[in-house]
Amino acid sequence: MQDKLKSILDAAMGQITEAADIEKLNAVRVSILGKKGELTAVLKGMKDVAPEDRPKIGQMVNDTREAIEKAISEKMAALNEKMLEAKLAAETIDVTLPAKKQMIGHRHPNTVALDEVKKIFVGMGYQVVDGPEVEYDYYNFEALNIPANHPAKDEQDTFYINDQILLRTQTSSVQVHTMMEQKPPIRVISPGRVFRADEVDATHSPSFHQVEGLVIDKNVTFADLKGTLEEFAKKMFGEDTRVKFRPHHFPFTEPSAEMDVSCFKCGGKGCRFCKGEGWIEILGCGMVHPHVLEMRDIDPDEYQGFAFGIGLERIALLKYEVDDMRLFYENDTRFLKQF
Ligand code: 2U9
Repeated sequence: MQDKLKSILDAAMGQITEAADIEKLNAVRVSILGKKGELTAVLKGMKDVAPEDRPKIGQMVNDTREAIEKAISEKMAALNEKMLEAKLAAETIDVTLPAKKQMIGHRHPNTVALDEVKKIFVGMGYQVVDGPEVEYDYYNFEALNIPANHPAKDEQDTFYINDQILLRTQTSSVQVHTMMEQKPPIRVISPGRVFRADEVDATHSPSFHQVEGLVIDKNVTFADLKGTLEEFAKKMFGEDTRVKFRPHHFPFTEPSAEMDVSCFKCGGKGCRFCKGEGWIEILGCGMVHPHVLEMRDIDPDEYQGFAFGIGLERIALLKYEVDDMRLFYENDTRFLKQF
């Protein structure tokens, strides 16, 4: 019996040492200490041992069992530790690796230019207003003295949703809404996106942005318009900037003009940038047409106004010396992040 226990113990120790993982170790436990295990079989055979030998043999069986259980639990602890070590090694984080670069966005050149325009006019006491991009024909044309069949409608041909609804061709409709909601004095700018059925080229897009302005008050004259827009030009393009007004025609203003600024590259001498002209066209403007005021029940003998329209992309192209407007819409960050 003693030999049998010794051989069970030796075999068990060998198998425990060899068990490479927890599963195998459990299999060893079952094969020795389980219900049908070798040592369990010995225990079951105790009834055949002579009663006087039972305490001694019993003691030996228990010692063997304890030795095997101890070896198994020690091996189990060692295997668990090994597993943890392997897991930690596999999940190691190298804190010295450089962090992932976060791309930080920034304002589009149009937005940069618009913020500057806004700052200048807000500084002069103007309120910034906005309105819908989808408009009634009435607010986009009729209320601005452009009746049906007026040739100006052709120039601003646009995208119609139906007979009466269109994508606005100018933000002037916003000022019309303002005139319906507020009583004079009115001093607003309305920046926003507009749409025209234009072919795409370096200076045209079917969708672009404008900033329009409207002032209505008592005793407003063309001198106020000139002073305001000259001040704007100096703030936007530099204090040395000079301005020049050329007569023009718009249906919604009378008289109307276009304003040029002295070239901020050559100071007016003429260069490649201003195509040898010394002047650069910047905006359109004029005194609000009396009929536009009358349609809003404003008496033109009591109140007058001036208005202006600036193409935002045009300003941004000039200011940042970009020669193709399409670059503004392509969303190539290599281009956009330069501004
Ligand atoms: C009301 C009355 C008058 C707005 C004006 C212009 C002149 C103008 C162009 C500039 C470049 C459009 O983006 S552009 O192509 N705009 O020249 N706009 S006066 O006049 C108004 C507006 C609203 C009630």
